[in-house]
Amino acid sequence: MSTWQICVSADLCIVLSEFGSTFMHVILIVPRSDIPEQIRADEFDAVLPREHIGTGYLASALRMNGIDASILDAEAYDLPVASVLEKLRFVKDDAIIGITCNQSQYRYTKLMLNGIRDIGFEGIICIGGELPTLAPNFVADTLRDLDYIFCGEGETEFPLFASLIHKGNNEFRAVKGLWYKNGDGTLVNTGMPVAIRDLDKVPVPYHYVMKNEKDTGVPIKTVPAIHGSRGCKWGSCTFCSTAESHRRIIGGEGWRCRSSKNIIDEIAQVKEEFGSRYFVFTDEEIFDGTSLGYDRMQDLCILLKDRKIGINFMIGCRASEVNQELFSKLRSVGLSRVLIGLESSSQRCLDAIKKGTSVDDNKAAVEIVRKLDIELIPGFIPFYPNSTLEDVKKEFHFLVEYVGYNKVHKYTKKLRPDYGTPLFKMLQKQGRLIGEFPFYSYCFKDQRVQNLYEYLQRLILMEGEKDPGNLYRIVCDW
Ligand code: B12
Ligand code: SF4
Repeated sequence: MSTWQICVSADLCIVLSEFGSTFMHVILIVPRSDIPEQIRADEFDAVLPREHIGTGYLASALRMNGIDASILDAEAYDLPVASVLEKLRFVKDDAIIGITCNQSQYRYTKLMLNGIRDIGFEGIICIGGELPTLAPNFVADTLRDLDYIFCGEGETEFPLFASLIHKGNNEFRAVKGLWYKNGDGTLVNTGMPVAIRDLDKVPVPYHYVMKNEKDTGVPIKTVPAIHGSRGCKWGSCTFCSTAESHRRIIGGEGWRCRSSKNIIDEIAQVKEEFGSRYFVFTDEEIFDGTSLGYDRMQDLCILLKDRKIGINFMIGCRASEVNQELFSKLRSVGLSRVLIGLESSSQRCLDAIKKGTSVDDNKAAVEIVRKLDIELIPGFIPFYPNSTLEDVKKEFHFLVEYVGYNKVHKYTKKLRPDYGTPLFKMLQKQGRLIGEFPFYSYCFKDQRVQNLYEYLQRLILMEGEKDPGNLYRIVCDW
């Protein structure tokens, strides 16, 4: 296995390995997401991973199966479509292009697809990820020049597909999760793949941005993402696209986790190879509300201590899962930041979005992390479709005065109706959805909130307002 290479060269030209003529090549593309610069800059002031870990997982799985893979990440390297197309000019037609796509990457993906055939690439183009998993028909109808659409997890099915292509075998029935057009143009669907039960058996993801930084000799700035579980046991929040796509992957609610040992092995390996001292857990929800998730984190504390792995790390969880005893153990082994899905300071709102937590849970969680001196990143949405002006003022009051968090991007944070979610369906039913896929929106019920929101957006996005204190005063005085 040691001869397999996955590489991204210094200038990000794709370097296909020297085995080019013998083996199948897959070029994995991470499209850039479509988020206004101002919001992006502010939202990412917390140190967050730049690697697309799902693509890192696919690269490792392909590699384990003897398939050569390269990653072209337009998000991490901020590449416009033209640069990606320029790099793809050199890809041979016997390669497979595999694009990952969530809703925020849709417009970029569409633009890119419009150009790939124009630059002369005649090989196979596939797409997978959250959006195809949620809406394969929509993807098939609206994105041109795609040959295959993948739903669900790709680690088992994509390598199988690539090997069949390599062998010249076009019988894809055994490849699950696949949608494609057959000879007469009808759409064939091979059914969802079985969700991977034992996540410890999945090869650890390829940390390609860090590898690239190391290889090119630049100081490694990238923060490694550790994905310790998949899915969310609650899965009920009406706005959550991850919960919707995961429901399709696993066929209902469910949460699967890697063992603490498996996670710690990856952390130790990454730390040794790249010298990383700060890690971000990107699990949808790190706990599952039962002793399984709780004990796993206790074990993690023990292993971190026993193996003397000196790191700091960040996790994310629901407010109801923040527990003094466990969090103080986590703090003692390096937990320095926690993202808590507080969402709102109003019980009416929490109930409306089916969060399943209470305002008291939120307050208790804030108190615990404050006491333990852990930095809190609040998952918090001040603008809801049915918020009154009084509600919005209360939300900001709670966020700024109680939580002590005041960042510019929060002033344009409104509950986002992602395609396919219960929130999306509800607003659609009420005839309130406006805009185009994937950026649907709605007007607030309370015209005063609408006016305030539009004013703040103009100020931040067009006039470049950077002072959150000023924005807070505007909200209070509105
Ligand atoms: C880590 C993370 C990040 C990281 C890293 C980027 C990344 N996408 O990995 C950072 C911090 C950079 C980030 C940024 C953003 N993120 Co983010 N992020 C996540 C998070 C927490 C985990 C994603 C993950 O690692 N999943 C685990 C892996 C294993 O799954 P996966 O990527 O889906 O890949 C698997 C399958 O889908 C499939 N697959 C995927 N691609 C392909 C391709 C092919 C060809 C095949 C065959 C299969 C296949 O196989 C993979 C392995 O099983 C998710 C929430 C969540 N927990 O899912 C949000 C999430 C993906 N992010 C989201 C958003 C909105 C953003 C931002 C736009 C935020 C912002 N305001 O700027 C940016 C956009 C960046 C981008 N281009 O994705 C949303 C997407 C919403 C949507 N419906 O579009 C999510 C779902 C969170 C949410 N519910 O709001 N994010
Ligand atoms: S708890 Fe988090 S991951 Fe679970 S459904 Fe709600 S928002 Fe989604």
